[in-house]
Amino acid sequence: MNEDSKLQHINLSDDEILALLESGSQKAAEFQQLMAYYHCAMMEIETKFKVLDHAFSLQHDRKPISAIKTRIKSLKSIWEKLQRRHNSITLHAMEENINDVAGVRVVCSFPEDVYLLADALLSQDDITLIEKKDYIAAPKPNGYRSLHLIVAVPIFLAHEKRMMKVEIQLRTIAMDFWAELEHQLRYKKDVVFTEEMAKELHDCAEISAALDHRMETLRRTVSGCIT
Ligand code: 0O2
Repeated sequence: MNEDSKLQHINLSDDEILALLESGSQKAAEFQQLMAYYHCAMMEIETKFKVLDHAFSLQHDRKPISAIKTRIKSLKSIWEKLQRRHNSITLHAMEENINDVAGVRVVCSFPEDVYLLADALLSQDDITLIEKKDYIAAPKPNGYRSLHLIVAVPIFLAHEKRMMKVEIQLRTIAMDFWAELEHQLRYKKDVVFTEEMAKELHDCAEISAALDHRMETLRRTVSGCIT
């Protein structure tokens, strides 16, 4: 098996893939380059949100963003997702089918800030909306809430412009708190997740949504703009 065909093999461990990446094969170089492009796109989006946060704070004397988290999907997760979806294991298939290789999570102060920031980003003329899932308006059955956007953003390289996809998750501090803990609990090894546990988690999500609502109301009262 030559280096390139080994890279296409589905059961490679991260170490094996890494070894191939370091071997200087053509595919490995292409993969590294593509990952660098995703990284650039992720930075572009992160910067756009930082600018929006700053501009908003100048105008309204408060920051709508509490934190921004970024991540590039691990090689193992990309491989697993391609396998799950029965996609071919190629860079082309990854670019076409995996929308969350680059991910930006924007943790907002209040629910209104989620939509304000999403609208502000989407109104920028270099951003193309590919997909929108509003799990705040329609939460997942387990109680998960967030606004998900898949966008394409241009990155400007030495001699070309490339459109790259980025997944953006916008949520409040309360939604983030719930999602982080739910993720930790769900992926605990050797624990069978019972219906009662799922119900308890769902109840916690409802409580955090109610908290968001109360804080939002309080914010409006404080700023004297109840509509
Ligand atoms: P990771 O490690 O966070 O990236 P798709 O991504 O489009 O193939 P799907 O399920 O249609 O698959 O996408 P969706 O619903 O937009 O959700 C994708 C991401 O949202 C997940 O990424 C999680 O980050 C987050 N998410 C969705 N549902 C839940 C949930 O119930 N709980 C928590 N904690 N997070 C959730 P990944 O790929 O699972 O993982």
